[in-house]
Amino acid sequence: MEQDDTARVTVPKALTEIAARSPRVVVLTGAGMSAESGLATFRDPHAGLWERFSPQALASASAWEDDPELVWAWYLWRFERIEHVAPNAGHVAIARWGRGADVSVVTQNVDDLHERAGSADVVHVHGAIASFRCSVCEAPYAEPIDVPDEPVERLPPPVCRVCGGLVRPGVVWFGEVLPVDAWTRAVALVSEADLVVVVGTSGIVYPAAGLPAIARSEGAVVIEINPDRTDVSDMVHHTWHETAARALPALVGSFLPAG
Ligand code: BV8
Repeated sequence: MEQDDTARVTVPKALTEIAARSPRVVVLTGAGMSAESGLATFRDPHAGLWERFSPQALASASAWEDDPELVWAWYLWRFERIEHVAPNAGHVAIARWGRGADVSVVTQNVDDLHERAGSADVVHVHGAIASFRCSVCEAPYAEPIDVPDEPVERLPPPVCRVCGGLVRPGVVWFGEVLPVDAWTRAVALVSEADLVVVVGTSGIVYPAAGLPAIARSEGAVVIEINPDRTDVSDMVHHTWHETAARALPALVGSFLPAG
């Protein structure tokens, strides 16, 4: 778990006031939310075997069609990484906030770090890596997944017990539509929220990148927490250039009594 260094973080007063008076909160997260847990973002150069592939290229239905063994091995590497990291202080702070207010998480991340931190209401608009299913008949695949000791560049995916099709990770690939139930709920949540906190997303991938604008058009206050400017920075009410694991514990700690 991250070393607690919120002591040095000064929370903008306006953010504490807004957060303290907002009964219905949505936290919209991207890859930056899990960066301080040790998971690479989509902007970070991918180390090792896959550094010559852009994540976006590998995370696509066409890549799966062309080379399922390459795509499967990449997702197995990411699945194994996720299993060996822990939620950071930012994930924990959101879960704590959820015990004092109506807080829902809408995430683009395919990891389960929000749930492992204790967040009860998490909507995965881009799926969840561990929900393996058949790429042909969609049957869930619940068998244990063999993860090689060392990452390998190519690995044959398991075979579906129902139809013999190849098993794929439960994520939404570029060029694929988002799960209707998750998307519908995400739009409803940001449309009814008093406050939407956008954490660790570059705001480039659609339709998820359109959620902050929907929230604002429906009357929510929208704040952004990100060390860098993003494609949504121009349309939010406040941007706080800070990291997720430093900003969120300090923000929640500034209005929720310890405990
Ligand atoms: C679709 C799952 C119907 C898989 C993912 C409209 C305009 C233009 C293009 C389109 C459009 N509509 C559709 C498209 C096409 C495409 C798209 O958006 N392309 C983009 C690239 C231009 N969208 C789709 O294909 C979507 N499907 O629309 O279906 C359709 C189909 C075809 C054509 C028309 C319509 C499906 C998109 C979902 C793809 N699957 N993930 C997997 O994970 O492997 S997307 C994946 O990439 C992530 O889920 C995430 O959404 C995205 C990465 O973005 P971020 O999470 O924002 O992360 P990123 O690395 O970019 O940035 C990190 C940020 O964190 C940075 O800002 C950094 O500063 C910050 N940061 C770093 N450290 C920290 C931090 N912040 C805080 N703390 C820190 N410590």
